[in-house]
Amino acid sequence: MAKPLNIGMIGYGFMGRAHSNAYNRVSNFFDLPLRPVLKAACARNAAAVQAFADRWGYESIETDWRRLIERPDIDAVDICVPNNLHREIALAAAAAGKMILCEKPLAMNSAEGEEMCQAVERAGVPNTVWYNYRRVPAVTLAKRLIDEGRLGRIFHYRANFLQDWTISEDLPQGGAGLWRLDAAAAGSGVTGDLLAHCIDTAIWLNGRISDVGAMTETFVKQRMHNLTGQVEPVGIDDACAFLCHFQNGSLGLFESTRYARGHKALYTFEINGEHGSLKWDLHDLHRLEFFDHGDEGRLRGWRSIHVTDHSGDHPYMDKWWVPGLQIGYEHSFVHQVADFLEAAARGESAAPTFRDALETQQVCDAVLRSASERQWATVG
Ligand code: SOE
Repeated sequence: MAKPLNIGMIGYGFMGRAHSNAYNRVSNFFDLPLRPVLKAACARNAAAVQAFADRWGYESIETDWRRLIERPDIDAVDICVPNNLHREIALAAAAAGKMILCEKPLAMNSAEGEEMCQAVERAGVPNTVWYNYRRVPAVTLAKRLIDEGRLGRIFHYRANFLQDWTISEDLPQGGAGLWRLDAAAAGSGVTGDLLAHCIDTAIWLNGRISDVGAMTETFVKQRMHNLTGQVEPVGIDDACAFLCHFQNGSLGLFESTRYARGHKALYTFEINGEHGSLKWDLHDLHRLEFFDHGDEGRLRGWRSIHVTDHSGDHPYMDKWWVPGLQIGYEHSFVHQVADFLEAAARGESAAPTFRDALETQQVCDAVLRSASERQWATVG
């Protein structure tokens, strides 16, 4: 019989919905030692958070996150608010002995991230950071193939995350939905929001990054600020590209922008090794492309693996429908909750932990430093 784990959700935006959906569905599909209970949702706007709570099934609401954290009936706090609030909430939640699930990126910068790591480690509370793409089954399969040595020595890692939603100069910055354009709330632009995903996956698949050479651009230099009503300078990076060295000797090439007209959320990566290559595309997320140089010469070519097998060969898929029927974006969050609940029942964290996510934060910091100083930067 699964033990209840009471969730306190802070925030109700896009990620508040994605995580709530995952909590609601996970116990229907996975046999787990813990069962999430949507105990309370918290945000400043009482009417809006009540509507959110009613829609997703939260039992109660709070309008002050401190009050939520004080509640003895909350076991785990989910931080789904803008990046500039992660640190303060995480420190308070850790001090109160709550488990923490924090939205990405971990923090505004690595100094904050280090403080947050120390807080959860001192408190000994299970934690995780929502870098969800690791748990798309095709991406998890890529990890298994690499760990089995099927690519051999890795030479190249290439990743892109392309969007086009901020091209209009009329789009304001700041406030609900648009805080991602406000440097004071987000810390950075595409580097922390989109490249952070690519970096997390890259470190997981290919190991640590040692140094970076980056460039960033802010194409729209000023925008109306929704909170002040003034036209204000834009402090975020609209686009970022960087080269890097991985500690295993391979070379990395990363690009992200919100100005790639026609692309809404195109996350792709490709890895080239001595014996084979892998590539993945978020728009075709259930497929993993694999080239195996060990194949018989006349049949050698890219194979497209439909990652939907039910036998246990394809990660997570035995929990869903029948072979051949695919799942989607939202399931990556269900998988992360499932892994977190397994780990939390043992008093452990689920990867990426705060400490894992700090590595990504350190790469982001180095990328921004390199771009602003126009020279290569060492990570850490
Ligand atoms: C931004 O548009 C965004 O929603 C990111 O914040 C998410 O992390 C990414 O997965 C999709 O794009």
